[in-house]
Amino acid sequence: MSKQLIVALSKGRILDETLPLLADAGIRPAEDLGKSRKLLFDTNLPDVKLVVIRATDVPTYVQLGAADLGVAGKDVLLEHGAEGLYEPLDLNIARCKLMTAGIQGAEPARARRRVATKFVNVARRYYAEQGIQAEVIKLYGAMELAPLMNLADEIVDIVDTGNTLRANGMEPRELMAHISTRLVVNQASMTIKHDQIKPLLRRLSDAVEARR
Ligand code: PRT
Ligand code: MG
Repeated sequence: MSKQLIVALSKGRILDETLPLLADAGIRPAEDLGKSRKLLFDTNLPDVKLVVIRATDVPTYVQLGAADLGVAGKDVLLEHGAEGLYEPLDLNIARCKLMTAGIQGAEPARARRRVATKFVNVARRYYAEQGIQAEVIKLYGAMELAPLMNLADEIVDIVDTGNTLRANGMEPRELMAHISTRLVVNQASMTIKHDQIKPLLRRLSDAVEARR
């Protein structure tokens, strides 16, 4: 008898790119995720179930073993910490950059820089490594507004095209990390359910490779 494998998916834009990749790997939800209010789904594979949750909750589910596997942005993993997680596969989707940004043309002058972000851990680490004194201010969204409202001198945020920054009179400054979506695995599950996880990893990595 094979055990259940629970895969935690990040909802939002990562989900939109994850479902076609799962389909390429032969994993299909038993019903349309978009049309349902359910959070737990059967798939075509009898031992695989999907849960669809907030992106920031995925590392927690997998770390604590409520899910065996997870799909999460590297930004979220960097911020959350990866204790108890294996990260065996870069899914190469939802690619973007984590950057600092500020008002166009403005000098990041003051001795103690005020930095608004939802990535407070990543930001504190980054500015410390740069030897820059920073006061990190936690926000939950609309980071681009903070410098305009004089809440902060700089932000740390996800940048793709840069259009959002430009539309708000801001410019990208330093590249902090290249981001893509990763597959993570609970470390105990990897041992206990190795016979089930190994072939799943193989199918996913083949699907990723086929797209390169
Ligand atoms: O809404 P909630 O707070 O739950 O989360 P969220 O809005 O951050 O989630 P969602 O669905 O947007 O997905 C976020 C994840 O997708 C991130 O953790 C990244 O791993 C990945 N990703 C890839 C992105 C982007 N590209 C992206 N462009 N996440 C966010 N953006 C946003 C960015 O925050 C900024 O507002 O898009 C804007 C920048 O895009 P450009 O093209 O204007 O530069
Ligand atoms: Mg959003």
